[in-house]
Amino acid sequence: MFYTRRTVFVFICSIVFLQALYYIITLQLKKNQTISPYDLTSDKEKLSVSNDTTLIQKIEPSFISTTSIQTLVPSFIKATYVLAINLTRPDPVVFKSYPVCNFSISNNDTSIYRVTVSKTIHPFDVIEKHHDDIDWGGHWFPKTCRTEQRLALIICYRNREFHLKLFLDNIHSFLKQQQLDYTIFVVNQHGTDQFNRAALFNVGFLEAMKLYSFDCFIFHDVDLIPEDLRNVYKCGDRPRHMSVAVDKFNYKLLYSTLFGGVTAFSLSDFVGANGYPTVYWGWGGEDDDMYLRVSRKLKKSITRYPIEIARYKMIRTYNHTSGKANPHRHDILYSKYDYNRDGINTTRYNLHELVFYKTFTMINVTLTEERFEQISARLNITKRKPAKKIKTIRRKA
Ligand code: NGS
Repeated sequence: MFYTRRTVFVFICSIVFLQALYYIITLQLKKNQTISPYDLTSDKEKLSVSNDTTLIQKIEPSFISTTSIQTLVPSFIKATYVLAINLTRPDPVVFKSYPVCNFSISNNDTSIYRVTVSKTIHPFDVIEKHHDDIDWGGHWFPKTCRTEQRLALIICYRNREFHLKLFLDNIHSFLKQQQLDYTIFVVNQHGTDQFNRAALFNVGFLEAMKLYSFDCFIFHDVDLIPEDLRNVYKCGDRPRHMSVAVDKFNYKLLYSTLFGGVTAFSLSDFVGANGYPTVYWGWGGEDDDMYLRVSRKLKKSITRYPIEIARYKMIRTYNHTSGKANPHRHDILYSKYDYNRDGINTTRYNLHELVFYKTFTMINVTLTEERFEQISARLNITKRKPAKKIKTIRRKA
């Protein structure tokens, strides 16, 4: 009897031990998964494969949870998620016969296009109820017409849950009204290294391309909410600066080459510019660098919708302060470094989680800050003589 009990006890202990070991090993493997640099040629090949519409299929979520689990950082309380899914695509056979979606701007009474921005912060479960017609991962497409583009809306993020909730609640209604096939990606920078807005955009691009054959990318600050439906979230043959008129700046463009806030790129333009730079740690400069990439590398000029259309409300409350200004931003920006040496081809990150929440896909990553000495050696940058007067704008919270 005693021996039988002891055997059962030893048996249970070994199972618990083995399970714990398995859990620790899988967690470690996941943490150490380093993404290799992006190879433009091979990815172009991959793109043509993923464009094959015969691959389209729908896979049901394997696991649904209504509570947060410890390994998810940040944990979005009351947000439901699945850990594995293929983004549902419109059925190519059925949709071929549908008319092209055409969100037309015909009415002379422009006031009908003005959006009423909701300013109430709801818990995630309520936001999900507001948008119960979207697919996992924050994906939606019109069901009665055929879209010509597949939009990945990519948000850089760290610790701004109030802003995210307001943004999501508003943007889903906005994009649905424009009849777009879209998916929302939130790229969270885990850890305490300086925030790198531009590198997070590249991460969003790289991870999005693994999931769906996107051909239009909109890179978005989480605190900007569009106010006019005529500001259509589509990509054209030139990169577009979308956030021209922001309420905080009295709906005026701050300076003519401003390219921050919200930008739109076709797949070929984004790849042609080698994406965003990865060398701007902290506040400032990365958007100006992207502007220079468009003109110098892509040899294009940017485009903008008219100022009365490209209007945004900036969410300013909830104690957010922008990160520390990058003291090296001017040195990098004006160095005329070779854009082939930095961009999507040098974007490195540790991917912790890819989580398909109901209203967005979260890509949780750690970026490792590169010291300015390393950056300047890698990009062959020599320090500039201090300029007499540099006009920059420093945004307050
Ligand atoms: C410029 C910054 C940009 C920034 C813009 C507007 O001075 O990165 O101000 O900032 N360029 C440099 O610092 C080189 S805002 O007021 O919107 O935060 O986007």
